[in-house]
Amino acid sequence: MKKKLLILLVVSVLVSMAVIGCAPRVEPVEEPTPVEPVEEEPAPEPAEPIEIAMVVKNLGNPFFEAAKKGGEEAAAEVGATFIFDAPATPTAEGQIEIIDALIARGVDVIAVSANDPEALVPVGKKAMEAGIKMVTWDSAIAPEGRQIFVNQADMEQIGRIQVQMLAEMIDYEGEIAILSAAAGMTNQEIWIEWMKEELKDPKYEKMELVAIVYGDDLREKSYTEAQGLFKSYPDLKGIISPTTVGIAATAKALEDAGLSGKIALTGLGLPSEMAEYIRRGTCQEMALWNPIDLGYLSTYVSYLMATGEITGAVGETFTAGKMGEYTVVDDGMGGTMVILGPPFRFNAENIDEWADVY
Ligand code: RAM
Repeated sequence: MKKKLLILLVVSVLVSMAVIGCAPRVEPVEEPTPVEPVEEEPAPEPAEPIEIAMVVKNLGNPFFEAAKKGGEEAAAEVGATFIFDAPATPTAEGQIEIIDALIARGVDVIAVSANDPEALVPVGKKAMEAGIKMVTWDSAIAPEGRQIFVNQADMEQIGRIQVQMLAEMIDYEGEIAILSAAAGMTNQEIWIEWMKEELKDPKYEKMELVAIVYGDDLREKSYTEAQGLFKSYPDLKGIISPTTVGIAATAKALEDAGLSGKIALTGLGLPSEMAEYIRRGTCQEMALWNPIDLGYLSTYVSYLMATGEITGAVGETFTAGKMGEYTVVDDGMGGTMVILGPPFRFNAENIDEWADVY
């Protein structure tokens, strides 16, 4: 019996071994080879947009509001960020404070219409040392404090044309006065020098410049200064106001005093602000350029300076978007500039076309 049991055991062991041996072989699962992480090119950081800061003489001046419009348009076209700022009143100190803050912020380029050419030089230098491009436009910072000037029109022509317009209105005879912006503002000071040059021509010998007063590009002050002129110079025949704020305030003062037509008025005015006075004959003729275009060109130049496409050197040429081709020229002050174009004369014949534009 013991023997039978043993045989049984051996057989069952052999059977089980055979069964195991015939069982389908299970392939060992291959360990997956670890996938080497693919070295991917890091996605390029989206380029920070160029930051352009436009700093103007003071807030609340419609001339600069128009320039801002052009600046915003150009910045949008090139994909830049546009900052617009100014002090409440037109002082160099106020502008220095703003420019200092822009340097700290690290903008790429600052475009300034200066309240004083010299006072802004140190802060302009500071900006350039920090790698910020310095552009000046409308009213220039002295050349040491900036890299390029966007000039609205030939300075000499702007000065001379205003004397020529007034002389025609008063038949080349009588006392005249100038009601300017703030003393020391680059653009008005240079234009006034050219007015004086023009007046040296013998054809103006019967015209006498009796006063230059300053309304600081503030409406109230300009109005009061105009009244002061009427009082101090009862024989006054004409006033030149080479500022959009000054000419509009003087026109109002003339009408309020019942002097429209008695004292002639010319200068540089915004068609939108002066249309009514031109239609009524208080101002027969005035000149200006397009401030929207000036803001556009200044912003475009600022962008090209910031990207390094231009450096501000004489002879460089570039395309400023919709405004076309420009060339950098000598500014005659020791720096370089780009000129927008000639000034335009506005009178009763053409004012309606422009009154709604700027
Ligand atoms: C005023 C400002 C500006 C000047 C114009 C003509 O708005 O003084 O700088 O260009 O007038």
